[in-house]
Amino acid sequence: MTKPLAGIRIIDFTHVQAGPACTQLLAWFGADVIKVERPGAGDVTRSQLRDIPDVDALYFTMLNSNKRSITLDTKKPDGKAVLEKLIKGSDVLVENFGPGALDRMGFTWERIQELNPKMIVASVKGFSDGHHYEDLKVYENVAQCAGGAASTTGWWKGEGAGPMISAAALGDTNTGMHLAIGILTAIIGRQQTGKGQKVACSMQDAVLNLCRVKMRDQQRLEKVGYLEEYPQYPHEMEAFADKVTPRGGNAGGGGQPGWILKCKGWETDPNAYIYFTVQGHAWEPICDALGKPEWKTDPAYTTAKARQPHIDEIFATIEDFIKDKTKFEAVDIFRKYDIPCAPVLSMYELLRDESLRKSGSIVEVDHPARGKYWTIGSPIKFSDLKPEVTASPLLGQHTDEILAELGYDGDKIATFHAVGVV
Ligand code: CAO
Repeated sequence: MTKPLAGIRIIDFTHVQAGPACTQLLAWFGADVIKVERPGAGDVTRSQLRDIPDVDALYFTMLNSNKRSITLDTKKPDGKAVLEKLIKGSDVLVENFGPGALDRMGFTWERIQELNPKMIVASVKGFSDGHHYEDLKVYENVAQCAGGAASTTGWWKGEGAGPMISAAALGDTNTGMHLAIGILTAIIGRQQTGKGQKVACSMQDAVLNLCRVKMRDQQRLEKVGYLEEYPQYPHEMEAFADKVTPRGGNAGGGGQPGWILKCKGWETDPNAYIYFTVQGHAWEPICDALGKPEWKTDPAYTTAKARQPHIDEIFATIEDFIKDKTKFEAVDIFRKYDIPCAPVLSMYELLRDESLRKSGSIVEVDHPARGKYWTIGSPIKFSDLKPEVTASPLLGQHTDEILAELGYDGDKIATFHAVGVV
């Protein structure tokens, strides 16, 4: 089966997570992704948080599958010449260096266009071009703070109150996914114009794009003075006094209140919980499931607004109902009533989840140095493409092969090795 992106050659000048996640996705779908790394060192994640001495860390292997690796010192003249050849024969260059690094290397947008007018240059930066913070270097949590996620996540009172970082890579992988959409759009655009273009995605913008409902809430709050679906309403109206969207703990982001509820064993198991959503039109089934038929007709409970002052009591009733049931038993009961809910799943459980393994969302890969390991496969499923995840490349594994493809002979390749260009 020909993969849809076969024939697209990508220079993968990325490191850490945001850029590699983007190019890995494109490699799964068939692009020839050539990872360009500094000789001797490579992507810093190769050696970060290692679980096996001297073997590429999972941090690297889980973000760089299906790629080829060439080592190249792009600050040396010969290295620059090799990169120029690569640029002439490629479709896309993806990079996520600190601001200005590519220009300092001599590969400005103008220079790249001279070399290959069809080239698409895709970048991740912390902030967008022209932003008053454009010079800042940025990692995941910095982006979560700058993009609105941290100020709207977490607890608004009590111990642990304050801005909170999500474990999900909203700044890194999320930005990489946005960039992948930008690259594919530019490829389609090039089919119409014959020209490449610059594609940029800032981590702040990518986080903000996921905080759309919080920006919605900010504007509602400024207009109405309170947010009726937040846990603070109506008991703690002072939380809305400064007209700044407050943190909502585990509340749902839409018009359906929800919360994380304790199940059997929560005292000792940190993940013995379910998320339960009080979906408006599932109210009657919820009453049936809980054995509370009287709530179906009591005007204090029949609408979402009427229920909000009783929401703590409703959640307490559900918790009482599930206190002798495991999270899986609780979900098995509620699913019969079509109630949106799920168990809180730990990484231990997800790694062993048979459904995820069957669908290819969790896959086992054989690596030449580390042996077998598990990684997360494509979250996007197709009817005519089954992305196959292969091992990440060893540092410089394909250097000679790629140099030969570019037309260098054995002697020249040996010289490059001898003088440390590769
Ligand atoms: N040969 C020679 N030099 C190379 C090279 C190669 N193959 N590959 C990279 N380099 C050089 C670059 O030219 C640059 O040198 P100068 O700064 O002297 O011009 C340097 O290596 C890389 O610099 P950097 O700023 O990218 O690296 P850093 O470790 O200081 O910062 C990071 C890391 C992530 C903070 C920064 O790259 C950044 O802000 N990136 C943009 C945002 C981003 O993607 N962040 C998310 C990372 S995932 O958490």
